Amino acid sequence: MPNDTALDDLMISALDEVGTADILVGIPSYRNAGTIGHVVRTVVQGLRTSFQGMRAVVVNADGGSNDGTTDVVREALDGQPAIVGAYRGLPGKGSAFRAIFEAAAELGVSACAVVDSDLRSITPQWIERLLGPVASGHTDYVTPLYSRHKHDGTITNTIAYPLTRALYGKRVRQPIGGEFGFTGDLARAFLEGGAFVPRARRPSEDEVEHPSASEGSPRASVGMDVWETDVARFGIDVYMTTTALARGARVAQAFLGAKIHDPKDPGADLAPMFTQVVGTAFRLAAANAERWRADSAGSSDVPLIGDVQVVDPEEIRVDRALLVRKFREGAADAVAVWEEAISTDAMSAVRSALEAEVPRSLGGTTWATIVYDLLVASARRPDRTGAYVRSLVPLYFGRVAAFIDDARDMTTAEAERLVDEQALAFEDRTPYLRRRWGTGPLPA
Ligand SMILES: Nc1nc2c(ncn2[C@@H]2O[C@H](COP(=O)(O)OP(=O)(O)O)[C@@H](O)[C@H]2O)c(=O)[nH]1
Ligand SMILES: [Mg+2]
Repeated sequence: MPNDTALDDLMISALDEVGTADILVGIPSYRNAGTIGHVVRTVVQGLRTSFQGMRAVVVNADGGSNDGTTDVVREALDGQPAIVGAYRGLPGKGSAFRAIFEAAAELGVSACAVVDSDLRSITPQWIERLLGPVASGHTDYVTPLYSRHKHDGTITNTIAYPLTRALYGKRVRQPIGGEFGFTGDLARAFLEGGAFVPRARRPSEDEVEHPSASEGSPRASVGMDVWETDVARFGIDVYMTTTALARGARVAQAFLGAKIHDPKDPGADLAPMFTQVVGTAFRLAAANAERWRADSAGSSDVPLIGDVQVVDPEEIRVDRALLVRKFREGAADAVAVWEEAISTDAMSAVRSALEAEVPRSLGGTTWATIVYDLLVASARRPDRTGAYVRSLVPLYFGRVAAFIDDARDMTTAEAERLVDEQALAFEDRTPYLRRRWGTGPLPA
């Protein structure tokens, strides 16, 4: 049974007690006792320094940690009004965010920010930059901009950034960064599954509870409960950013310095996160096809909050050999799906990469083509989206290995140019995507 609320009883009674507020900072957590104390203290300090006179609430939505995470939170709050509890629903970061959005709606706040609980490098200024421009009414949605090591953020660099930029036309460098600022209105839109409603057929206010599928596009995921999908897990970030962009929100990027958090090694840790992020991005691309198919090619910058200062990020260790091995091993299972979905030229590049010592032929343009081939296949067969996205995982490993080779002698700043070139390849291939997508309501 789907839950109609993500709030537990503790959170509901805390919300009754607090009543209303102006601004809110949400923190999702699951077993973060070692790091969340610093995050909460910094958030409270940021609220007290930059938002005096506003009624501010901290919301911690926890995944049922048994390591004392919520005790650490309560201690670190230092009297700050707060809602602390365990969310209901599918286990995952997105369900925690759903509880945070509900709290925002209940309290009637005008501006929210969210920050991860494993952050080491957070400062009070992060709160000011994420929340301030929204609280002052200057912008609707703030994404983070960090100095990250060239091998950190591989899902962002290989697919979330280039795909978001190519489809929605905005150079949002960290669309799934984890730290965001947004209006209370957007919090309500996220709750209602806003991005699953094609822009051309956005329902009126009184329809939003039960949006109906638009005519002629039986495959659009309109009306499905997003909280029963990967949006409840790590699909949440791309869901928020895509929703904001597809609704035409004013988006800005806040420079936050270095992001230091619990690192993940792509080959070892990132396959589930990849499938959740990309599966969600593909479903949203299909639901928003009316919008991105009509837009002209190219992209534009979004306003910057703060000055970008070059900081030396902490080194991220990646196991390149493991990536190459997983690319090859994964090919055995995935090749049948690849042959069904990937176009001939891109498929020969994949074969060369499998046969070579180094998967160099998995360059940016080939990668963009592969992603678009699988996006089209998954829009045609939404029931097979899971299989298509899983088949992309070994190719992502191969692509990251190729990137590591290309960037071997580069500084992080130099490697940034490679990321930009790859994003340009995604933009350059949008005519190809549109052609393959076809001209009907959705590809048949
Ligand atoms: N409540 C809850 N929070 C989660 C869950 N998984 C991750 N998070 C939180 O989401 C944030 C980001 O997760 P993390 O694993 O650091 O992802 P990454 O930084 O994107 O690699 C952290 O604050 C986690 O505590 C979950 O299952 N439940
Ligand atoms: Mg993290």
